[in-house]
Amino acid sequence: MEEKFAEDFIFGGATAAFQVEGATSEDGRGPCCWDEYLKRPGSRFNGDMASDFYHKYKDDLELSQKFGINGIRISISWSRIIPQGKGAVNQLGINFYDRLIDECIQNNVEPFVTLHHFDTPLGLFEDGDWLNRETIDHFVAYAKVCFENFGDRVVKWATFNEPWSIAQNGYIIGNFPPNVQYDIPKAVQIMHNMMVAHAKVVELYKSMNLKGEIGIVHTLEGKCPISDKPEDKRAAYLDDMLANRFMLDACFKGKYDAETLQTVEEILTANDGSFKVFDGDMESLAAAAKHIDFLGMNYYSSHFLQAYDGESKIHHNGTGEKGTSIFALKGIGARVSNSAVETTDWDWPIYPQGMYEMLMRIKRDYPNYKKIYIAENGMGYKDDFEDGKIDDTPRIEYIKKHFSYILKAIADGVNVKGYYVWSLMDVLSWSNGYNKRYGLFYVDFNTQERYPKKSAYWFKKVAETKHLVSVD
Ligand code: GCO
Repeated sequence: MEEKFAEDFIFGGATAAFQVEGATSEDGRGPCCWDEYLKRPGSRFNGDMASDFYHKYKDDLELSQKFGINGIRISISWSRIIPQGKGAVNQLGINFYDRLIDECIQNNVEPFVTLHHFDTPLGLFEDGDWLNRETIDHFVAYAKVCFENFGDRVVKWATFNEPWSIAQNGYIIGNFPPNVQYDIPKAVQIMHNMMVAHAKVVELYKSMNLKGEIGIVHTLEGKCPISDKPEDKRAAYLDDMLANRFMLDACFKGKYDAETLQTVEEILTANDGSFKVFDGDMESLAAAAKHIDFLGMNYYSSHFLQAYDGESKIHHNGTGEKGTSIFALKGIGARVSNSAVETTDWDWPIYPQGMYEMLMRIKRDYPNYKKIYIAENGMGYKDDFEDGKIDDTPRIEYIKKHFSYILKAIADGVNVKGYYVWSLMDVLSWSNGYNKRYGLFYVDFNTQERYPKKSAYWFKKVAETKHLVSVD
């Protein structure tokens, strides 16, 4: 195993506009789908204030620099730049990201900018979101405004963040807008449309001859059979197809492999549906696969699959009550617990070797991937705050285990160039609210004060020494 990280390895922290910025009605920002969704009756929280990054970004960047962090993932809120999603551009929105990007650079915290992190402008969302093919053209127009305004300074761009989460959570689990359950055909259609949008934006970027690189951020989940039984292996294979392989094929092969296409069609037939490829789509995917510069990989967990032949049934554990999750899908399988594997309070299996396996698989199956950034990894935890101190040793252990598998993958030839911990500071968790904390910096959501957790001090030592130092 490699003993240490390379000198130029990025030790970053990740954020997303809606989860940190707050200021949802300031400076001409238009509404996004999440504003509306979190104001529905019965919602336990909203994003009006979030971590107040809109006003506190200078403090956060100063703190980042003090803690050895040399990269930050931010996302641009589309509805700050183009309040209605299409049409007029809002100069005040551009000014905000100008200030933010300049401040990152002044602090030597390199910005890695995502164009779409779940927050589609409300008007476009109501017109069908990514199921409406016109959204693709509006996205390309918005991306152009961003490249023209920030492309001279930003050298890392991602088109989308986690299209699988948008598809799965919005159309299968139903805990993201538009709150639809078990509609696997729509989930597949939306993924395909987003892949086309991604491809068009990659091509646009390349045509503008800017100095940076462009990629996409996928959440990749290991899918392991719970036993050696062929039917459990099949369930893992099917879940992997939808969650991982379908979109990796689109981005890095520029097409869906015959096996991928056939299997996805079988899943869709079992769910009484199909998906549609439009004229020119495959050409767009093929062109962008030649030009994509990196894969941003989010990895949190892996799932254990068992054969299941009933109707779809899901319960999402959004409050951190261990052992309450149910996830079983018609035509695919059921995610079950593995007694040998520890889980977080939100029932996410802690399985760091799954990250290594995924990295090795990218190298094997998508050899043109060029480079990988771990764009998110981290642990949701109910931190205890005592006298300004937060001992989050379980989070440190989680990150440390994942770091050691990254070093192993690097030693085995995978080109991993950076790691962005999710999250830099505590943020709004989309479907879990404010008590699922991920940050290196604790946020008191009443005062918006920041407090470095024990993990921040540990992360600083790793970033400075490039070694996986012990916890204390
Ligand atoms: C949550 C999630 C998110 C994601 C991130 C995905 O609890 O809401 O963990 O915070 O990790 O937004 O990119």
